[in-house]
Amino acid sequence: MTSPAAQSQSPSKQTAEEPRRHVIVGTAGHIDHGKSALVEALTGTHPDRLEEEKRRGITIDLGFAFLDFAGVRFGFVDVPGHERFVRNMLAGVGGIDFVLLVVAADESVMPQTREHFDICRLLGIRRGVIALTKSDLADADTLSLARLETEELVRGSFLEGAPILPVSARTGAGLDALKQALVHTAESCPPRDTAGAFRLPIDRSFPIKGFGTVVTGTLVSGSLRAEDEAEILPGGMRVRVRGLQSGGKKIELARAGQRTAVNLAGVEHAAVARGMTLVPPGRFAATSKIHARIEMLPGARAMKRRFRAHLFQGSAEMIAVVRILDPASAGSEERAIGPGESRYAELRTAVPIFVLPGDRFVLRQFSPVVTMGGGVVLDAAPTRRTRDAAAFRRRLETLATGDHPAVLEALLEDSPRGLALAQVSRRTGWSDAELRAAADTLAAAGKARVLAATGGEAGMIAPAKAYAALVQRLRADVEAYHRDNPLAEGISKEELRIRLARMAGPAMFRAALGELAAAGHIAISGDTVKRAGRAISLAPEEARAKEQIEQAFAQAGLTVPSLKEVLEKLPVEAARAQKIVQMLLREQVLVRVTADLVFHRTALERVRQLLADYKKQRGDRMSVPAFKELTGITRKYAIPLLEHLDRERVTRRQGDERVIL
Ligand SMILES: Nc1nc2c(ncn2[C@@H]2O[C@H](COP(=O)(O)OP(=O)(O)O)[C@@H](O)[C@H]2O)c(=O)[nH]1
Ligand SMILES: [Mg+2]
Repeated sequence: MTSPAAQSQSPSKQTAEEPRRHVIVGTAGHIDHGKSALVEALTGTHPDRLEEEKRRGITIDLGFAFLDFAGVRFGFVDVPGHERFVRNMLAGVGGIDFVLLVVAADESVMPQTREHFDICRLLGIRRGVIALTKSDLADADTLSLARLETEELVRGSFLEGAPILPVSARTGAGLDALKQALVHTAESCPPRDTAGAFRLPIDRSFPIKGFGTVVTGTLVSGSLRAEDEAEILPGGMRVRVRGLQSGGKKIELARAGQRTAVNLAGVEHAAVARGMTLVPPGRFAATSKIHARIEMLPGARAMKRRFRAHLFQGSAEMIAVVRILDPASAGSEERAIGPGESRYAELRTAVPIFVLPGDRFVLRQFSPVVTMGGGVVLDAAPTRRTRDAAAFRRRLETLATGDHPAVLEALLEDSPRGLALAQVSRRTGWSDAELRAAADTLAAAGKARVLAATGGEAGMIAPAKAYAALVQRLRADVEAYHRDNPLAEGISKEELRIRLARMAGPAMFRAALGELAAAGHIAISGDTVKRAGRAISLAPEEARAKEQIEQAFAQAGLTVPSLKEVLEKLPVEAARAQKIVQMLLREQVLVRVTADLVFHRTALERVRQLLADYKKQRGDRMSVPAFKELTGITRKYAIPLLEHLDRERVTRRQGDERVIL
């Protein structure tokens, strides 16, 4: 495919061999400080690709360019510096490995230098290189002043101690040293997680004639192959990956950390927008409610308990209502969070967004539209709030700072009825291996029971105490049922499940049931649960009643008495008599044809025999009168009996006649 992506992502100096590593570098800095010119000087590609950008000479949207150098493929995301386009800057800087902070030597630190730098800090970017551009326009004094002010800006931050290199895009001075510093920084970046689920925040979507929809973005985790199935969140549209490109070249496999253009089948380009995310199908869900730790910039103004803000995460931007969960002091509505402060907060978004715990975001205020702070997602699917404020706070603290087992334990505390493992991975974004490790740690510590996936059942995890209580209650309930219903075989699974619904979700219930059966404590036949090895023992008068019922039906043959008649003559009361009839039906001594038409097994065997003989002598067709004559039963019984035989596939109705099968 040839695409705008291909045009803007190529051509760079191409090396014959595959790069050892891929990194994404984002530019940051004030407008006109030479970001785009520097990217062009490094890569040979001018990143401004829009007509309007070329005409006005400013960057409006994200631009992309590539450099292969010393075994590293650098993908540059060039961002606009103008304050009106900070939202586009935010969309681009989300997935980067490190920042190239650009400060013009002749102008030094300016407002968007600060704002972009703040945004990088809030997004948790850990590394970077600083370029003092336009060095050809600055004398030594001006240059050293710019250096001092830049050092001052980054003091105490992730950029403290980062190389500060004078360069000129015009003369090429300092570019070699800058490239060396870029390689050095690239080598120090930890590798991305390519094993987990893939995640591609979409920054562009456009159509290509003959190919359909193409979306681009930085693959932030996992890997993606041609023909993979995928889902677009929010919305849940299912799509298929038709083809992949990176840096203008067709690739079979995209790995985390690569700029990626994805040709999608199954979706119109207009249905996909910046801010959506491409993920594996059925694995994740979007949310509109997030629990987070937020942090305000030192220059921000104090905010109330509840305020509206623009939320930026990945390539997404939306309005969110922020509610501070632990205000500075109780009742302090006016100043719930002040400049430089950090609080727990609940964010409700105007439209659904896909985020996972650990994701960083930025908050900008409404007017003036400036960056006020940011934060990190702790829970993307918060369940009910506990009334116990201290416990709630502890839980948020654990989510913010705990290791995986601690986080899983906190999630379980909210879920005494058990949690499907799929649910945990949806909420945490952990890989299957990470999830299993955390679950095993809790199990080994006796804190949780992990119920492995079996057959059609998904695996699940339950708090150990709650699970033990459930198993105990389950056995007790089966016992109690036997005590109260001595003549019944056992309790129905469904009834048992409903009785225990407050203690267990369906999966946890089935797991406990399966485990008790495997341990030989209970026996399950069909829908019925009983104590293992239990046989029904009848009192003498019950045994006599059972005899009597059976005899009555055996003797009656096809001219069966009504059930009521039989039961009235028995030495036990009606309720017990009913149960004895149930037993005979279960044992298949009696066979129920309609609600109150019951035949003895031998009578029905005789009917089958008569029909077989008839077929041999007279052929396989028979009328209802002939059936009555053959069996000697009345019309009242003949029709239900024939219908029963139809169901049993002894006969088949054909018009007014029956075919004997
Ligand atoms: N003299 C000189 N001019 C530069 C240099 N880098 C960029 N410029 C000029 O500064 C202006 C703004 O550059 P641009 O890359 O668009 O800045 P951006 O807004 O940060 O992307 C353009 O006219 C460039 O030609 C440099 O190193 N030296
Ligand atoms: Mg620019």
